[in-house]
Amino acid sequence: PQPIYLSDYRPPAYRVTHTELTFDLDPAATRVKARLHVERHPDREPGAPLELDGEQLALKAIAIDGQALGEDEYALTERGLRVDGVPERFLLDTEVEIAPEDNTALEGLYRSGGMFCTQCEAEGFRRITFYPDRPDVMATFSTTVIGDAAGLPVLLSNGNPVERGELPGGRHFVTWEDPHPKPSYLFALVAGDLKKVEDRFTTMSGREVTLQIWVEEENLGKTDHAMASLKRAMRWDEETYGREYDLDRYMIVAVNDFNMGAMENKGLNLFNSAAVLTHPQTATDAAFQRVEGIVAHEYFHNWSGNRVTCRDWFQLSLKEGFTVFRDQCFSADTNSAPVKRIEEVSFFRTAQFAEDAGPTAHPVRPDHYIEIGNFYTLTIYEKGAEIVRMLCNLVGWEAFRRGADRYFSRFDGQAVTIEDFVNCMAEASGHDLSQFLLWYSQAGTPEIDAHGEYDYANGVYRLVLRQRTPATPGQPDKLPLHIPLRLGLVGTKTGRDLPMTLDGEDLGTDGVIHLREEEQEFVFTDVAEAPVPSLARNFSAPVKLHFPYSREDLAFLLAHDSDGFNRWDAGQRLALLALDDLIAAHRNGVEKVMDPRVVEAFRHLLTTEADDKAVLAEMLTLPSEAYIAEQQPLVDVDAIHAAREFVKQSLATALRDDFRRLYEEHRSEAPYAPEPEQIAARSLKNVALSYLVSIEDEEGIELAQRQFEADHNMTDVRQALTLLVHSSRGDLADPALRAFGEKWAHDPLVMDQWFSIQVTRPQSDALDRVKFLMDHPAFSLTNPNKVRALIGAFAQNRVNFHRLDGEGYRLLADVVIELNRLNPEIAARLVTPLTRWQRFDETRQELMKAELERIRGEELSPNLYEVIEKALA
Ligand code: DPP
Ligand code: ZN
Repeated sequence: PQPIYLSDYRPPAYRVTHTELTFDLDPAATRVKARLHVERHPDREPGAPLELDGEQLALKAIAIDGQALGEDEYALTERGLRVDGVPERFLLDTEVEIAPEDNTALEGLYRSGGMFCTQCEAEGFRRITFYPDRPDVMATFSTTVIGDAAGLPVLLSNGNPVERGELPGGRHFVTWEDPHPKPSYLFALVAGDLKKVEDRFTTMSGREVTLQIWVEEENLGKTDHAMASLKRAMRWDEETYGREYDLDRYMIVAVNDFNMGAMENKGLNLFNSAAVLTHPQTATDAAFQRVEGIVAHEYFHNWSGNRVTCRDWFQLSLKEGFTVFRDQCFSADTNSAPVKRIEEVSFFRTAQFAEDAGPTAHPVRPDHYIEIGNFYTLTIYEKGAEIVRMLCNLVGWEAFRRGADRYFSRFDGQAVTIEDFVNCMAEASGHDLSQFLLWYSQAGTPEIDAHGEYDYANGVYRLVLRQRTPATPGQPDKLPLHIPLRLGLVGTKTGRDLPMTLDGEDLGTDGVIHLREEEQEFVFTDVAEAPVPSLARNFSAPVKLHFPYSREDLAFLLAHDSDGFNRWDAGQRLALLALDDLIAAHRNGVEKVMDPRVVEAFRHLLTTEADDKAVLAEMLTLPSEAYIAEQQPLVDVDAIHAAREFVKQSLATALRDDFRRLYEEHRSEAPYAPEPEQIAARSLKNVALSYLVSIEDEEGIELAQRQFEADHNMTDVRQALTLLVHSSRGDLADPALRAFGEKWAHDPLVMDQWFSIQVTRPQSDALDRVKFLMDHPAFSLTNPNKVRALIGAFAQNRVNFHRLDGEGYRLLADVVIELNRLNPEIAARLVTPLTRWQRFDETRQELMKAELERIRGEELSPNLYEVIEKALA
């Protein structure tokens, strides 16, 4: 497979202004007729051949302006169809046959259970019909869907239904019209025996919109939260960005077999059922919040993605980074904002930092790719969102909003680039953003080494910052970035933020400094007392910041920082320092001793009235093993696990009564609601429970058992079951596990959780459980959710996946090899943990590389080929 380069971009030779499709649905042989209204692109020379993308299509007929083409008048290539000597403007008719039931890749038209559905982003439409399948070709669509009236009573596509009727042979049809020009990746079709839940929304200009969520009958009781979230998101986008919805109906369909989380097809979103269905008995608080975020994300795409789309797939972050930023702000507005930020950042620093430091590191705007499906990454999405967030902070919200207005109105109905977006922000704010643009082209996580000094005699604080971005594949040398850092100087006497004056300018008590050079000194004057700096508040830039904080400094910030995020971060840094010592002790075989300063800091947290309980729950949570691993030069999975368990048990032993009290204080019999206050209470209670169970005395175990049996809601049940199953008293958990598995055998989303809980246990039988569960009737390799819940979750089980006998790696590679044939996109994602081999000791490196080599020996899909070649480069 050959890479595609951004620098080779050219506008399409021909564009399509209107597309008429007719689907005659059949699982084995669906017929797709397409009539394309084609015209030469004004910027391209006349006489170019017409080249259409098409894969796995059996061509049955082709005509131009009603004249059938003979076999010598067109050419079928590996990638599609080519016709020479076409007119300037013409009608192209084709008919193809496809087999949805054989489509296990879940791209294009496929079957999920008894229904037909589509996934076209990024390049799935070419598996439906011959087409210029690229985002800069935008057409209005008219789609007729024909299906069996009994088996497929519901026939949906984008836009509005304009005609329906009966056909001979028990068949029926519906015709849909989408008046908004759109690229093919936003096309969608759904047919099945579905039921709907309906609601209404009145837009700010008074238009009535019908909202529908379509599900299989048994899921009718699980749509309330998604519907409420949708309405909140619609209102939020009106109030925050002045954007309203533009069709008469907005449909969401829940699909069980889905590669991604969800898809923003115009007027007809398709959702992985895990990203839309919730019920207090089946979904955790985290799942409720995820659903809210994804529903909002897909809705926000209607403007940032659909009305204004990407010129080419190198610009993917144009729509994804901006839309993630939008959904993050929405979630922050509807929940505890600092907790949202803490969750985002701890995930980001664990997973995106790892990606940016590994062999598949790429810029937020890549300059080449082999398979675009491999670029739906944390870098494009989450780092892209961090860049937009920096932009917003740089220019200020008002200018950012003006820039967004400019962007939406200037480019409405167009396919544009990242520069177009950034230029709108520059114009609206008057800022020079040219250095800032480097964030889009340089891969790797910038690191800042900072140190500071307080001059008592003159009341001056000098802060020196030095930045460097490590080399990444294909990018050995990096330029200095423009990094905005929000900071405060916290006075050590008063515990308050001190007023800051920088170069005579008043920065207030919480301000932004701009690092643009490789090294820069910032001199703050009139600093009344010795400060501890609180740097990169609220994670103001996606960087690794090193400052030589003492443990006393960190304990001080943990108690006094006015920035909730940095208070939490100080606690994490403090715990990490203690963990470092313990990891070293474990490796050297010396006795582990708990740092009393950490115990005291936790005691302080537990005994002081918290202003935000949700933040407190985060503060009481130790950094994950994956995050600790990210901080180590070389990952020692066993030492990390042992050190973290030791800290947890030491805290539990020392502070048992406090945890016990916390647990009791936050128990509640109130009916479940996914509301911030309740969620915060449950988090606190469940964090406390995890400490109490960690020492495995009768009391803790019994509390967990009672919580499981009380069966109040899934958040509590899942936590209790997980703690029991993950304890070394796992035998106690077996009856609970069995009862749970039987009770929920009919519910695939709950069974996913049942799988994950078992295969993430630290005990050494985890791998055998995976093998055993792969034969469970509820498991299926063709369902991405199941693969993620069982195999993906096991690969996160650090001590067992990284077993020294290599069995964990072998199991993953076996599954990847099978999925390479069934579902290349999922295969290429699942293999990720093996690609991080450089981070481990030599023995494990060899074992991991051997499995990558074994995979390389297969006949690989382009997806897996690209990832494996990078991993072994
Ligand atoms: N465009 C889709 C999304 O991010 C891809 N899954 O919402
Ligand atoms: Zn998206």
